Amino acid sequence: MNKSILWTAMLGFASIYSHAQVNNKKIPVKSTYEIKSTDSPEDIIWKAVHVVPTANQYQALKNEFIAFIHFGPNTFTKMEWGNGMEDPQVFDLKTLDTDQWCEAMKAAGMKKVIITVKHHDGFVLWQSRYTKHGIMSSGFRGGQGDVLKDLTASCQKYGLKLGIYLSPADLFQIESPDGLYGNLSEYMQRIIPREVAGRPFKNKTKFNFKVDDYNEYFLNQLFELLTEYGPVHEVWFDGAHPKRKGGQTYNYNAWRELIKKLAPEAVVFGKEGIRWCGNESGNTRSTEWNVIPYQEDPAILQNFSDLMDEDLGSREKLFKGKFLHYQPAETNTSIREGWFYRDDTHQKVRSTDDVFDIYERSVGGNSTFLLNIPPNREGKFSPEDVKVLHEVGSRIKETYGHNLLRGAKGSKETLDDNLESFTVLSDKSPELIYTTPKAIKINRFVIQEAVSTHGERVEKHALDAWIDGKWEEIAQATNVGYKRILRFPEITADKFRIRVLASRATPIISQVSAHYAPGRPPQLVFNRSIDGMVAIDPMKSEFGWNPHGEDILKNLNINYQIHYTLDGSQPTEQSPVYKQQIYVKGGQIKAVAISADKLIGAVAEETIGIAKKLGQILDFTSEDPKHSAKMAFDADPKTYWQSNNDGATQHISIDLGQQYNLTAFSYTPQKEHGNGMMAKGILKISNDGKNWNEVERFEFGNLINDPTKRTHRFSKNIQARYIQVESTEITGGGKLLTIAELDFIEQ
Ligand code: FUL
Repeated sequence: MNKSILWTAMLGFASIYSHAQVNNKKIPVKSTYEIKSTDSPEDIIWKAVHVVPTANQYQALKNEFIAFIHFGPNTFTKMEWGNGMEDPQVFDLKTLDTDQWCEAMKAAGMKKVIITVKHHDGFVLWQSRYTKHGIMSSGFRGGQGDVLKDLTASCQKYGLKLGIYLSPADLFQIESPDGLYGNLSEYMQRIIPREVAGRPFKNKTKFNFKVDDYNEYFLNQLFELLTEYGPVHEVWFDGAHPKRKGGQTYNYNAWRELIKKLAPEAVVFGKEGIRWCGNESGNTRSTEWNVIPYQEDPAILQNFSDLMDEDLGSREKLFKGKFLHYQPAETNTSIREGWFYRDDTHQKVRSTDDVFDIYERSVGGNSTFLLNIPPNREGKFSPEDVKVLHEVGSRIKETYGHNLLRGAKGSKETLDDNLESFTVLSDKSPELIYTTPKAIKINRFVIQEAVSTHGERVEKHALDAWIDGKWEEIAQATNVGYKRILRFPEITADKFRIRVLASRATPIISQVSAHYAPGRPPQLVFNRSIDGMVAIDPMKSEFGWNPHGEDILKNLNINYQIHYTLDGSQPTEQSPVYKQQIYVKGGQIKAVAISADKLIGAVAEETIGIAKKLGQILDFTSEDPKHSAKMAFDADPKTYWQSNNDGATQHISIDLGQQYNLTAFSYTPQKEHGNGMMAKGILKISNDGKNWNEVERFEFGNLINDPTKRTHRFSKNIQARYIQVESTEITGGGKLLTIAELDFIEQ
């Protein structure tokens, strides 16, 4: 029999003691525990299960699905990273409709929106007193416009929380002759905020910090943002740095103090509050522990590094820590290719199926889903993005809005829609059984631990259904934490059992629910061989389709046919049926899976470059024996060319085999290691493969954090047979160049 305990919120967070009696010692729950050198492995695990989220972190977890907005000069220049020297007039905004953003985000079921009030280019979207490099120097509303003010008002109207992204890297302050970033100014006591004539603050709080010019500038701006907008619920500090200067460091202890005082409800991303999941493509770990070991006390740590390992919080990792700290992951990705809006023709938008899948894996994998929707140059979300947000919202509601276990016999506390009540499982047989009044058809199961009071405990669990008079295991996964969504092929039964197979302490479960998501035709991917043959396959691996132990194709339980087009039109049931690999000369290929009962899947599309079979490599700077130059043009993005340490300027020349009329080229970076990505370069052509003329310069931003395929569209068509790609800047100031694939596009 399970022992049920209703937790009363009145006890307060700090003073709560665990009720589980697996160990003699009673210790309080805290968000950080120090590990003593005398602690045994059991003591460490006992501490780990008493690490719980702070009240702010817990609120942030409960938001589940939140929005990111990337907006600024890049929206107009179509760059991923600006250079800081953009004329503010390039931010040529004529109209702005933040209500339209909020309406769509709300429809998606999002709870918070975080906006880039200053991206790496240093351009500010609010009326700051401390710089002229921003919206005040643009033509928007005669220089009086303020995007953050509009968004704050819309958030209040639509009931959304607000967050701000303020980039520590600031290229305007780095590149301007009198810029403050890395100017080697003296660290001295400074009053924050600095008063500016004619612009008094209503909030009279004053801080006194020993900081340099750039930290003072940053703190002054934080003061404006946290006192004149909001309330602010998240402050997002990006670790990415296109450039650094003068050994500039950040006095985060001062930033932290100011944030704590002025935005007491805020969580801080990139610091002790919330951690990056480690990629920008919507990938999720199959086991995402939020109790993380640290070598230094996160409460006073100034520099937090990105935690990229697959395993961050296993027992083995915890044993190596000096502190155990609660730090939930945020899964951040963009609905579009790239973080900023570029166009509605070439820039791909994620499908509803894709976004819904990431939602299930991230929210259902113990993290928060932060989805970026970049507004367009009319200051609105584009129609396709709005459509996807609405559809995702409906899908989430239809799937998860109703618990099919309602009315079932089983632990009441886990079925009461109340996260604060919970059930303590028995140590001897840690399981929960639910019997429904009649058989239900399900393919999703949601389990939540009582993390706010009892931390993360479950290490492995399984779900069984009672079928033909016996228990049959239908899904298995590792940890649970705030939320685990199990996905499995549909099953009809009236009795279900959760079995905890391994746990750090007595399992304590707060909510359980069962759901049904109608099967969908699969998403599709294209694979092209060197001779131009294209295979269209159900997508399996891009996002790690098997992250929760399920087989997505088995899971589909659906008959479908794939239809495709090669002329740019939308594929329909009337389009040719895909049966076997097809020859594609180049250009656009679109495909869709349609089920027997007419469910239409997500349209996959790709612009395919010219076939590579006729091509050959003419010359190159150098090559690593394992990564030869021909791997840059072998139609296999898993292999890559790697040069030696020859410096930023390197090249590869290719004979395409015949003359082509090219409109663009794509660069696919290698993903094996983070080095040698081509940040900037020159495209050259030749009549004889020997004498080269420059035709275009190109630039790809944000490659280290987001090593995905990039396309550079030419300003006018290029007729060429002999092409040379020359790098002029390699990410991180690197000296070796890597290229997984080059593609040359005709239309
Ligand atoms: C990255 C930045 O460099 C990108 O531009 C974007 O803001 C993303 C959210 O973080 O690291």
